[in-house]
Amino acid sequence: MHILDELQQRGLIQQTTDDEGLRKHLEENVVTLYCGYDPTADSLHIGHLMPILMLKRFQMAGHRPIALIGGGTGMIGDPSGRSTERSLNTPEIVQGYSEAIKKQLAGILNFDQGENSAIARNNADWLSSITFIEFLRDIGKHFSVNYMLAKDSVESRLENGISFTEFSYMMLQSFDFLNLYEQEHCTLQIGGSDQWGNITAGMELIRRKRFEDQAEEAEVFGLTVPLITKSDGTKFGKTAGGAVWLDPDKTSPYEFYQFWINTDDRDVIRFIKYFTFIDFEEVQALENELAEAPEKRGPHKRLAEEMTRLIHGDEALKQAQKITDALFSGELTALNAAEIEQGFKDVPSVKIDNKEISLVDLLVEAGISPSKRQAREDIQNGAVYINGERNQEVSHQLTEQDRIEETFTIIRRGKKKYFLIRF
Ligand code: 629
Repeated sequence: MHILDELQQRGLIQQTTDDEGLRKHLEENVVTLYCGYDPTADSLHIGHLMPILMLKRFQMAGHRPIALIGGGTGMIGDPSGRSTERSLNTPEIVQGYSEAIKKQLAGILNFDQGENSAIARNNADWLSSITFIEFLRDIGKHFSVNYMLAKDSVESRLENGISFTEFSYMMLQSFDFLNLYEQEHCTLQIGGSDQWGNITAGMELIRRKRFEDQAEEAEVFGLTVPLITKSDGTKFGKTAGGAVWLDPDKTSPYEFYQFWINTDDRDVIRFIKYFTFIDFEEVQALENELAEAPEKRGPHKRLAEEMTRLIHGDEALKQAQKITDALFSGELTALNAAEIEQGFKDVPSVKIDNKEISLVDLLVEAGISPSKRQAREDIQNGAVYINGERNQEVSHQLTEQDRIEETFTIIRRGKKKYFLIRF
């Protein structure tokens, strides 16, 4: 099956600059393609995932992906899709972010696959050395301000203002496409639909430069992936705790797993098509499963499993599943301290200095029960659980046995209220 048909079938194509031309180009060549990532944080997040996986899909189809780190453009700031000016980061910060992002990309793409190994480039390599005079003469001369003003990213900002810095961004990204075209024979740039203006500007620059050099007509293409929408109208990729990061220190594998497993029934099949490599027949089987037994949440589990394995690996997936099961069944003794830390990140946590504390005092001191009298009542009524096990002993003294790896005790009051006690 043609890669474009496969992508189409999965709903992954928003727009291309020339469907027929690109189809033929992909049939006849090992195509070098690229997608850029600006280092605006110390980690990528799941909003970046679709175009990264898109590079991987092209690679699996025999083409050659370039992951471009925006070490230069990250110093400037893309106005695309944003309503306000960005604040500038220091060069040191941008560099630190670049390195972190490069590592993440390297974990997902295959950099050791012969002819179509993925490559990583950094646009600081050419953007930081070109002089202003050179840039204005060689690149700026090919851009009409009128054309630039008409681009969405600029046009939408005219009312509230845009700095010359951000206004110029599209020229830098265009210069990248030109450089990658000349150095790597890169002929396709992909990105989210917010990148359409920058991608087409780059194609235009390449055509003009080639025309100027009187070389034969350059064949370059652009392709965008759709913006991900959710059926409930909220923004994809955000949780109450903020963005869903790929860095396990920022979003633990358990939280990552939970994010996917909580996908709305109405979205789950679409997300499986977008984000996984599960083939179409199997996707159809999952679709039937959802229709027949939605309460089993088979497709949700499958999506969470595939994504967690892809980003965090098998071990982390197993751990996330273990934590999920333990929290569901209430059997917490199976968990070690690290797992507790992940699973109970969002529950109230209280630090207690005194290790020799009675259960009643603990309940009061941790603010779980409002008074000693209430604490005793709660215990007697069977509403209090230590590490998942009910404890109805009013005179219970906490001992080492009540602490997991000497550090945590989990108290549950009632059906679902959890508290993490740290010693
Ligand atoms: C230099 C920089 C280039 C080509 C691209 C770029 C980055 C681009 C951008 N992209 C977004 C980012 O970096 O800002 N100007 O966060 C982001 N991208 C992935 C997708 C995107 C886009 O990394 O294209 O649409 C998100 O899905 O917003 O030569």
